[in-house]
Amino acid sequence: MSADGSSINTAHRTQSSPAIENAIDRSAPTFTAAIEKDETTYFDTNPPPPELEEFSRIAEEFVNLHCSHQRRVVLVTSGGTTVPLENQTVRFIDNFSAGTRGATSAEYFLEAGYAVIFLHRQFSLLPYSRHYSHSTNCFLDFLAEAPTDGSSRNTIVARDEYAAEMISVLRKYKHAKREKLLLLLPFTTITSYLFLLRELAMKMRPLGGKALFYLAAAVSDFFVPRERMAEHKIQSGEFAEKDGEMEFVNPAGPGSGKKLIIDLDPVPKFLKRLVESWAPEGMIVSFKLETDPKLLITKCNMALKRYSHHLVIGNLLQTRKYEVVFVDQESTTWLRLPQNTKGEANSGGKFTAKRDPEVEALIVPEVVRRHGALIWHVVAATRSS
Ligand code: PAZ
Repeated sequence: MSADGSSINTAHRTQSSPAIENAIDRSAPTFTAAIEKDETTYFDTNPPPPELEEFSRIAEEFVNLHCSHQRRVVLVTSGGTTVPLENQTVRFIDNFSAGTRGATSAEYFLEAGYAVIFLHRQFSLLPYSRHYSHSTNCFLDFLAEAPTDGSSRNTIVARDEYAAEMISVLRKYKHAKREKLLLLLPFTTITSYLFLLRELAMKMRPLGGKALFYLAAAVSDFFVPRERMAEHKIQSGEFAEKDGEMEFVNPAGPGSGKKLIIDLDPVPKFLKRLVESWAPEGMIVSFKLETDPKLLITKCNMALKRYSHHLVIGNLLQTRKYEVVFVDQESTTWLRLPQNTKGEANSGGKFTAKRDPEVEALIVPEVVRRHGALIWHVVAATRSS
């Protein structure tokens, strides 16, 4: 796993726009917020990711650097968490998120002058390289062989129609790298994500109110706790030892009555711990995804009430690429791409040099404005006390 993120990932495509009739019913039971005891139990009984210490050290250096420049730092979480079914994992439960929201938002935060810690699902979309990976077209489609100059040297160039756009992306990417403004930290499982979220939040404490948490990852609600997890690959039948050898004795098959029943526990709702204990001074923005439009605002308000954080950004699976709703203690405000860009918000597989309009271009400046107002408020309150 690389924390440097300099390479371009070429992961397989992810289905990110399922038909609404096939979408998962998320009307799951309502969970209560985690308390300190749940935190101790969870982190004591589930194994930390091997990279925890290394990432913690890298994050500390990153925060110190940007603290010394009095820069605001945002932790953007992005992509889906997996729920492994076996300790030596062959199979896992996953979700649809490709990391588009997170990767796109990270670019707009960098543009707004933030340093970005990008905690993302491994092989999901990354800022800047996202323009050329996971797209309908292979990155090779953006390239062409340059006319030969008579020598035997081969040269590859960006195709004319993409060159201007690519140079602009390349310059921004190089700038972010050169100035150490972007830290890429990958996770895969729900447990790794939670360990890293807690660790990074604590490392960001020296930033005080300049820390922003933008939690766009699609985090699993259920998981298999370590003590109930199978060690080896789950088999489709049973084996018994006979004369020192393993024998297949009880195959599963249609009509055999055998089923694989997966018993999942709820993942503790650690947002409350983030707000109260891990990052008490930072601004915390969570996302809420629903499929039923009638539930969205109610669920956003429920989250706000339960966790007492600053802002919930609600979105619907099918429309998330062109509209979101900001819900806070005072108001409910929709942000939408203009109507005439609605149908084109996602190019739907067409190969085009023109960039699709991005709703993150509306979301991020508004979050930045609110973060600025909060910082100002805290400074004013401190002065007058
Ligand atoms: O990764 P993506 O762009 O396809 O999707 C983004 C999203 C819908 C996962 C994000 O906007 C979101 O709502 N995250 C929180 C999901 C939740 O309710 O847990």
